[in-house]
Amino acid sequence: MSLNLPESFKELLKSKFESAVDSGSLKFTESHEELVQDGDITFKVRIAPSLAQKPILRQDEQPKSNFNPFLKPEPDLYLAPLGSDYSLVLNKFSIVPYHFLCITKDFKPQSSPLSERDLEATWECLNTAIEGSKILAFYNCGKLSGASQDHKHIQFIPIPESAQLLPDIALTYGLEQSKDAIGQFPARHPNVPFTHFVLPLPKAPVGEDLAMIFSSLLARTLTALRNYNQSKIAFNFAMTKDWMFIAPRTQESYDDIAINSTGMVGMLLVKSEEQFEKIKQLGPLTLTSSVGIPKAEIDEKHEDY
Ligand code: B4P
Repeated sequence: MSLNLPESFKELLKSKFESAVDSGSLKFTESHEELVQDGDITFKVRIAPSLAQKPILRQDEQPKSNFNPFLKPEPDLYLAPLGSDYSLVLNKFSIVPYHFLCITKDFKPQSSPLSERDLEATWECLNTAIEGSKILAFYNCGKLSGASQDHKHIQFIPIPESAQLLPDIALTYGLEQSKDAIGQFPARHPNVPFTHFVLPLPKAPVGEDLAMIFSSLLARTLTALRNYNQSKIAFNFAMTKDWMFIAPRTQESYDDIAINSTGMVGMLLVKSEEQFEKIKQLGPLTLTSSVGIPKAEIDEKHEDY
């Protein structure tokens, strides 16, 4: 792949993160994590009460200004270019250290699907794991997916190397052979009530491999949205070095609990103890299912892709 991270990017990420926190350019919010078991999935719920003060833009509200923070990234947050089309920047509002974003240099809408080039850039950024961690990439596509910024950005957070997210567990249920170019039907966790698709990744994929796998997941996602009479395209995407995951979305939040791609793979964020109590009472799978599409009754393996 021709997109290469600058040498010693990890050191740069660490030092820039520390200096941006010190200068106040990066607003780091303290949080604590609780585990909530639902079936064989352990949801990690991050509780960050100080985030409640951050203004939230609901889908039916017009932006108060056309300010786009990614057209001219703040110098204190800027990390490096990636190829000629992308910039890597620190997330201004982090709750985990070293959270960074890959943004397109020119404006591209967050409602557009990921291109082969976007996927190559994403794969390259997965090489930034700092000791004991692996990287989770995620992309909130469309307003109903939890996206708050319209300029195309893929996000990266370190997670423990041993983390077992919903897609890891879905893949343990096995894959069936298909006759299409991928050769495998996407895995789905049998006890997860919302529509989702997971495919494993080869060890050293080229851009074309990533694009084919993404297309296979996206085609099924678009069918699910169409069958559920959704006129707006919205989905959550997540990826590690092991798998790619997509789940279609129909709602931005459940009550006042906003859910993005991290939530759909098993890492929820709440802004109060009350919201955490709500999740425990409801169950994380019921919560995530309420913003997705119920798993189709029909056997989608009969669809022709
Ligand atoms: P979006 O795709 O638009 O939305 P989001 O990740 O859900 O973040 P949101 O902004 O809605 O924040 P929330 O309170 O829910 O991503 C936009 C990204 O751009 C965000 O990361 C945002 O912080 C960043 N950004 C905005 N202005 C910026 C600027 N001037 N420069 C650089 N970056 C800028 O959540 C708060 C934070 O926690 C978000 O970063 C979110 O991604 C993260 N988060 C949510 N769930 C998490 C989890 N389970 N674990 C770890 N982090 C989590």
